[in-house]
Amino acid sequence: MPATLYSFRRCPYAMRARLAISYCLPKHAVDLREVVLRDKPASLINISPKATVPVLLLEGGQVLEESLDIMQYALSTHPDLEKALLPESLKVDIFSLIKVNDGDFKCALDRYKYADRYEQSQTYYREKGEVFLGALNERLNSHRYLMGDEMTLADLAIFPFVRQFAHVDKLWFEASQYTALIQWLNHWLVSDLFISIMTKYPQWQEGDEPVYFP
Ligand SMILES: N[C@@H](CCC(=O)N[C@@H](CS)C(=O)NCC(=O)O)C(=O)O
Repeated sequence: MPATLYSFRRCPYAMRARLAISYCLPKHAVDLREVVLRDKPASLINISPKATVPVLLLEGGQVLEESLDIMQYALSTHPDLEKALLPESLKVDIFSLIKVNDGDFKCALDRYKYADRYEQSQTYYREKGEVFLGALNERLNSHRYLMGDEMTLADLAIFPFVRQFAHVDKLWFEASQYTALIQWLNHWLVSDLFISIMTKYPQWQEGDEPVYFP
């Protein structure tokens, strides 16, 4: 029996988990269950009461309920890729950049996206988010990827969130000063890897046939 991945196509945390799984695990390594957030399956809530996606249930019964844990698990199954994507010398930097993404940037992103639910203007929240965009752009001005000339876990973990930010106002993003960032994001959006993890699946129901992924 393969591992089970509870996922939601448009969630950036689930995207980063699917990216790592697709990159590192063999074909059909997981059974993907597409979740609708307002109608979460009981089997998900049973294994993970906080019931966020993604959640990976391993064959031995271990439950990984944080996207970064799932990414690291996927890497751990493939030592060569782990060495390349998460080199010891960059580990601290990689995780501290992801921490800013998941913290201040995600917070600004949610407010920028749904500004009408918050106190300040949309421009105010966009400017908050631009602090991170500017920092990423600066890195990408001198290197192809966030940590240097090779892709790392940081690229895979962060680009789904930049994509979401860009989608709030595509015209603004495309006309912005962050040219290196725009190029980097486009590189990911047209990649076979990204396209392969964005396949649409119907909502999973108890008793459905397995949906093998990748
Ligand atoms: N820290 C978690 C965050 C996951 C998360 O917040 N996912 C959102 C969807 S994008 C979710 O499941 N929210 C629960 C809900 O909306 O009920 C992770 O990295 O996996």
